[in-house]
Amino acid sequence: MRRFFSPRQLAHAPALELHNGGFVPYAEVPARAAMILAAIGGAAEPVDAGMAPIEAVHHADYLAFLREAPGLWRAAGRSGDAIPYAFPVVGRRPLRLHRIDALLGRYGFDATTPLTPDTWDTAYWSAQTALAATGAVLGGERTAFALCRPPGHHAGADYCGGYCHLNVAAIAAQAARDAGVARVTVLDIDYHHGNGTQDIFWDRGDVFYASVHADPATDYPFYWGHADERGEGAGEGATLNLPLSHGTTLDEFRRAQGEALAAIAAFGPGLLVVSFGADTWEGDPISRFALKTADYALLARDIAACGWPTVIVMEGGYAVDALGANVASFLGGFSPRG
Ligand code: Q9C
Ligand code: ZN
Repeated sequence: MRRFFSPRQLAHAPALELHNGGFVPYAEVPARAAMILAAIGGAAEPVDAGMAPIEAVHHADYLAFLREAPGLWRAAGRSGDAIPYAFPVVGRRPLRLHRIDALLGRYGFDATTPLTPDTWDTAYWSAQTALAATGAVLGGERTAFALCRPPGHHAGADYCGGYCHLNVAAIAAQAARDAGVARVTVLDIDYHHGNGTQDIFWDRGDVFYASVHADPATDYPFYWGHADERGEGAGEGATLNLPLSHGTTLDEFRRAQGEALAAIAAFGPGLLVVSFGADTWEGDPISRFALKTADYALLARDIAACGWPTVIVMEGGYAVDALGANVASFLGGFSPRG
């Protein structure tokens, strides 16, 4: 399987995130990518496909914000990483905002996603990695792996959150659409619901979004991912949410993923994007499912058996020491003979 990664994806390294009432070390560390890279034996560097495929998903003002926020933070006399503390939840409407704190709350939905001077370049190359893998599959490869880092599925068209800035799965799916694939599906099997991907394709009938995740009644991102969210307008019925309980093991996860695969088969995609998170692993420090390393190969085999051209993009997974083995297990399930 072709694999893609740029060393420039290692730069973004916030110090702390706000977690359950206190600042703790940031979980989405560069070592995650290094561990995966070591376990899969290297990857090819993406070519630079430029801004157009990113602009096809994200708003221009949001992209400008991501580039400019760290400079505005410094100009306001701040040190360290830029983190919001106020959010326009009530009466959100277009306003000409200037102060960095107002912008951070406008373009971010949580306080767990600090911005640094390296964030933009790192996220840009994470998106290029997703685009390179998509290009390989559009060029005839059966499957390709994008070692995306930072992850993407919590990022919407005009907001960041959940360690995500650019929605790499959505950028891959949209690139496939723009290359002429009529129907594309994103299957999201990260522990958390992919609220950003859902929002981006919410009212569209050409991209189906299916997610298996921890019940938002108990888990982040709380406000999205409930079973009654099914899309709207042309997208009605093109969103499928399958929330699961704490303690979920292979049998329950596999049954839910099978339900998602059946719905995807009915939709009939020309290309599948898998948002893969290894934070469903039993030892993940911020999650509460109980999948084992070997389980990922079985889940992958079920997906591979459907026969769709498949782009795998990396999302979460925070047990750094086990991450390489978990990803290698999943990728191995797509190519059982290596
Ligand atoms: N107590 C991804 O896996 N923290 N993002 C939630 C707060 C944010 C995870 C816990 C988790 C984001 C891509
Ligand atoms: Zn996650």
